[in-house]
Amino acid sequence: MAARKCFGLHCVLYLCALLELVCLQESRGMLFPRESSSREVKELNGLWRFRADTSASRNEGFDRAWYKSPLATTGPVLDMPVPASYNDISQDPTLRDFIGWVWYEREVVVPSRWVQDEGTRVVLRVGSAHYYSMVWVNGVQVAEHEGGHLPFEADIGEVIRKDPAEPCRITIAVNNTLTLTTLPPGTITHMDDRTKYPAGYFVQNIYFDFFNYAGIHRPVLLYTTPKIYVDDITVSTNFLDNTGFVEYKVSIKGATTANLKVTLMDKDGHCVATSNGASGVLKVVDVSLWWPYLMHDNPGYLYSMEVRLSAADGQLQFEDVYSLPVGIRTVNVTSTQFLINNKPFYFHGVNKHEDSDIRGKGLDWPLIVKDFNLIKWLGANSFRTSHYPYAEEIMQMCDRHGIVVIDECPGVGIKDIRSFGNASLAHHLSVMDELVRRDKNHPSVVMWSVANEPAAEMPPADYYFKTLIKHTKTLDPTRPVTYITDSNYARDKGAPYVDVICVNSYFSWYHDPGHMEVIPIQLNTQFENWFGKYKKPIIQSEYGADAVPGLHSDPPMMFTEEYQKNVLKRYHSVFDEKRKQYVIGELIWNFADFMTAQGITRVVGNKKGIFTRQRQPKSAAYILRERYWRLANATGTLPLWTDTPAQTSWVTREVVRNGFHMAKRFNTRNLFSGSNRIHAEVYATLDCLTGFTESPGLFT
Ligand code: GCB
Repeated sequence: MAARKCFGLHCVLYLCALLELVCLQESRGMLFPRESSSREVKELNGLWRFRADTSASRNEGFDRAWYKSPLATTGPVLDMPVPASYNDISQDPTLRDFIGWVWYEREVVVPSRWVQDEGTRVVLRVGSAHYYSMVWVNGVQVAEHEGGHLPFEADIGEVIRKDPAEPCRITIAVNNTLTLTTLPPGTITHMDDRTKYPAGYFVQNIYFDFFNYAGIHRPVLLYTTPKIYVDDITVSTNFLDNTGFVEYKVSIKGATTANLKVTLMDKDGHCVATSNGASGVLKVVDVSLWWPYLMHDNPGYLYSMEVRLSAADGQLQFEDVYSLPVGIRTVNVTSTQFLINNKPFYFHGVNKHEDSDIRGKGLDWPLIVKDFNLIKWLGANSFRTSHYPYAEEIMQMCDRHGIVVIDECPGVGIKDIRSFGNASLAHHLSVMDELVRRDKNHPSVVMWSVANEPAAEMPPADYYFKTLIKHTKTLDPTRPVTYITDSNYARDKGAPYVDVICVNSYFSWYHDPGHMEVIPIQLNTQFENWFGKYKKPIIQSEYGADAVPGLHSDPPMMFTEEYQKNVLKRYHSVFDEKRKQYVIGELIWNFADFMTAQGITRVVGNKKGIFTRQRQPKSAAYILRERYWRLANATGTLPLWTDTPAQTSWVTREVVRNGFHMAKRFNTRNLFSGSNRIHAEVYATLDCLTGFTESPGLFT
């Protein structure tokens, strides 16, 4: 099929030229739109008009310039919710599996003061659309963006001011065609055998295991800023003893100079530090650090950094105010540990997808909140954004709840050697630019993942990952970088460049199916091999088994809940050995069942979730819940005791033995009035990962 844009930017240029281009491009910020005294936000979510271009060329929309007049005047239209994938909204299988351009349109009433005031910028922002997008306002093209999962925006003030009486008509065309140079990559195969396929028949081949949902997946909105405005803010944080440091850099647009006042406020709104100027360091005495969930009594502590700009343009005065949540924390990696605030952090978490019934990958608040409740119920402290960046709204929840994130770009399914070429690499570098630009200030993000299971044994993988990882570290020197591998440890070409080895394996599933007894030996070998060669800490970044909910067998058989549970348990006993040495985390595949392409190994999607797609627990969820709460108590540095879900009633007692604080909260289930004998389990030391020691005795 012919996508009008051939994504031709990437066709012929050599890498060095492109690298230069990337660096020379005017850098722009991508601050999350927030209301303030100088900024307004207008959400454009709801029903849009919609049409898929089903013409044989898939190009009718451009040939007939559908963007020039209201969409309903050029053909039939459907109601389409935004944000949502369009695939599962209708009863039409051709729309579910559609490849090519789809067209969205709606009219917006723009407040007249926005239009009249030339000193106001009006910005149109699309949270994400999959995959290639073109945007028009009143028939004038204002934006073009390649890639899903990341935001893009356009200043539309000039267009809407041309004819203030005209309603503002926004048209967005989105094409989900994947090529060898897109991320993720894909190919189109045309079936020309007329004895088997109708004329014009083609299919899209993908090399990843989730449904290629498409459409406008995240909120579309208009927001305003003054003409002279805060364009970007970068913070990095540190602390020494009780003093925190927030190093900041503010970039402004619309003027070369402006006065800046930067104020850091604590949770109660009290000012704790101030500064002037476009860059500086804010010093916070008696700092409250940002801690992960289950590692501290008060996880996810956020300060608010208010940047107040004032500037003049001739007679006109401009003031802009932007408030950024800031968590003060550090991240470091040693050869055997992952340190947050200098304390060992053990990832006990999940891999997720943005995926649900009907909405596909569309942002949905009830789902987001439900998922966070489940994550906390589970006792998970982290997740990986497999296999693409998640909505900014989700990242903000992670900051607030202390859920640690490995932030992955859409580099999934890089399997074909042609996807290691210069055009692919150049695009991958600019996707990392966009991702780091968007997520750099989230304290929850502790590591970047540049890819999932690429063909890392192919010769070009060496240069590709060396360049990509170096580039990412240049963009953000404060966070480690990894990619997720399923390659052979001795032949993996990118592993030398990562900070943490993240390895996926499915022993007794894709290999030796049905033979769970091989797990301990194979997993042990896996860890020893990787650590032996690289001397870097290791995360088991995926493991698991499909379970069709309600399917049972004893002895366990594949696809039953018993089999899934048993696979998990066998992995866990090896993790418990190795986490005393260099294994720093375990992320189950997957949090919930999710939709995939149809195929003979998928029964209406991937069933490796410990929750169903409707977020109901399978038996494995309880195994994991029990384990994660135990791990939280064993590996979280503070508090010494945290509520396990089954125990609801507690009494606080300081127990000091040999000068050490040994426990502070006890389950009161078996307490009586008067004197009690309390049996205390004691957490071993703050900096080891050995878990519980045996109870040292009885206390009265
Ligand atoms: C993997 C992939 C993931 C798949 C999973 C599976 O290794 O990273 O995207 O869904 O295996 O279930 O096969």
